[in-house]
Amino acid sequence: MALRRAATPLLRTQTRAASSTDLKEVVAAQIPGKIAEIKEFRKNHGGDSLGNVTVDMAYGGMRGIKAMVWETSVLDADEGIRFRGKTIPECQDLLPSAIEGGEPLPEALFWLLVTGEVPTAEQTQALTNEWNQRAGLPSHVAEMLDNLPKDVHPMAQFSAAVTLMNSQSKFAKAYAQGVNKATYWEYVYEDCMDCIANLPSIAGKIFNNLYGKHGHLPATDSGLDWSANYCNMIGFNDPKFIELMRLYFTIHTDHEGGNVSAHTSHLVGSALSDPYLSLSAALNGLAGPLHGLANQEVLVWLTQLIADLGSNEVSDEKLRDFIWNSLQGGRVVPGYGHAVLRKTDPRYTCQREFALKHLPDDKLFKLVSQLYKIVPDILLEQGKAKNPWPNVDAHSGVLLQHYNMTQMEYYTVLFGVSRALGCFSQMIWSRAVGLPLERPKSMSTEGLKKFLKV
Ligand code: AMX
Repeated sequence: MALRRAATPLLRTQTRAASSTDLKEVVAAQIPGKIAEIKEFRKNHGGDSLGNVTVDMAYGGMRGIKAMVWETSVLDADEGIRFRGKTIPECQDLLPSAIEGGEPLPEALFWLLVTGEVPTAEQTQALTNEWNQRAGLPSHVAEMLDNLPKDVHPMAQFSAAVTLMNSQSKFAKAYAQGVNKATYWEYVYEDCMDCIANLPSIAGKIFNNLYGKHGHLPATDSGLDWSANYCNMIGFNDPKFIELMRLYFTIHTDHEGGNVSAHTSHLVGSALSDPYLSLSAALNGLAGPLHGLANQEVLVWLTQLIADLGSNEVSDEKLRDFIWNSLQGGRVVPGYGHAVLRKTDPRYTCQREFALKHLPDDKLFKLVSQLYKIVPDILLEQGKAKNPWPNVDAHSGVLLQHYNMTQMEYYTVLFGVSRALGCFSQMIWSRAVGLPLERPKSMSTEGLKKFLKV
């Protein structure tokens, strides 16, 4: 029966595309079905309510308002992230890796995010090859980075470089030429792929310019995967560090659509700003201390803690005092709490497992583990944070420190390299199904009172 149905032209294309190693061909085959699904769903349920918006939600940062569509991942408050329905441990099991039993390749996760399908090893390799072929940093971007003063924060450098890449935008050119709306996604796809291909070079150049032993940037090596290329560019060739980067670039990709960076890319992209401009806006949001910059903040905080207490081996009592002092000084404990999660972040857990496997005796890791036992009780006792458990950022820095990437102000760049994959996988779909300009209604306090007849 299924075979008989596969004889229609659309299904024939879909069947051929499913085994294709060309990501664009696979997405192209999926798009008509998705457009039809959304059309049908809206026709039958367009008037159904998704829930009430309260005054507290409007003042409280729009928490929990179901008001945007994001296909690539969903965040459950207790369980954590699922990428196209798959948890992090499932992705670690199912996605192709560079070494036997190793960490998943971010290429494979990108394929999963875009298509909803677990790629084969051949499809993953094809994506690696394609990104390597597309790599080639425009000279004006390299020169701009070379000429920036050393005190410009790495995230500002990163965002500026991605903005400048917009000179290469195939979408912007196609739009200016007046191409048909139905084809927007194809140009956006091209830009996303070109941009991803260049992220190791941009991040590598920023690192080498600021801290590198060699000023130059090694060229993309066609024999290396995306993460290994990045590591090679910055001269970090320990195979365990390369595995760590594969894991890092996989788990930071996507966290559904409402977080600051993903939502920003979605909002800016909805104005049909090209993918470079949309991503650089997202990076500026990621650079905030309550969001991605928290991975830098955690290390700054730990460094201060060690300096103040004189050692990284301290009693629980002294740690408690330090944490209470932090809180009483009106500061947050970086790396703890979350706007959605209500349990330990599985991105924290998988990094902890990496540490238990590869660096169980690392002193900073032991301190981070000790804090895991102490901080949640203190936050609960303080009674403010809705989630006392650690998030992804509480753990990433300690792993980087172990492998001698000690430059904490650079850490959010790594988060941004990974987050691009999540933002872009949704952006391709947003243009493919023609999501419109985002324009929620805002109200003044006076308007709210009048509306509620207060
Ligand atoms: N330490 C101290 N206080 C905290 C806290 C923490 N880790 N987390 C939350 N709180 C406080 C809030 O500041 C807020 O205080 P207020 O009433 O005086 O304004 C109160 O608890 C209620 O906040 P919430 O509803 O639990 O959290 P939120 O949704 O407003 O904010 C987050 C979420 C992540 C910004 C917050 O938990 C926080 O500031 N954490 C520390 C910074 C951090 O780790 N950020 C990274 C998050 C993950 C990511 O995006 N990369």
